[in-house]
Amino acid sequence: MTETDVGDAAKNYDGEIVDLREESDVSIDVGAGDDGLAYGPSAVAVSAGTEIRWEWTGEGGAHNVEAEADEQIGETDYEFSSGEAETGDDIEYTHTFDEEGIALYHCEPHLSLGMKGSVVIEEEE
Ligand SMILES: [Cu+2]
Repeated sequence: MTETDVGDAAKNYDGEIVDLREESDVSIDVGAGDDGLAYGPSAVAVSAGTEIRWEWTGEGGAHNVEAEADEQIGETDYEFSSGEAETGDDIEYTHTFDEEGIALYHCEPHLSLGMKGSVVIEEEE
C-alpha cells in the first residue's frame, strides 16, 4: 500500500490495519474519505471464512472493487471483481475469504488516484 509506479499510496492509508478478526459481519465503504476516492477502512484483517460486504456510499463517482493478479500493484492471493464501475448509494458487493492470504484490490477508474484496499486473511484459531 505504498507508492508505486501504478499509482499513489492510498490517501487514507496510515499504515494501520484495522483488526476485524473477531467480527463475523464486516463491511467496507466504497467512496470514503473527504473526496469519496477511498475505501473505508482501506486495510483490514479478518478470519478465514469471513464474508466482506462492500457498500457504495454514492460519493466520488463510479467505483468498483477489483482484485486481479495482472493489473495489481503487488502480489494478491485472491482474484475477484464487482464488475463495471457503478455510481449509486444502494450498491453492494460481497466476497467470502475462505483461505489464509492477502488480497489486494483497487477501483479501476481511480487506481491512479490511489483508491486501493487490502484484506489480510488469517486462519481461525
Ligand atoms: Cu473509485
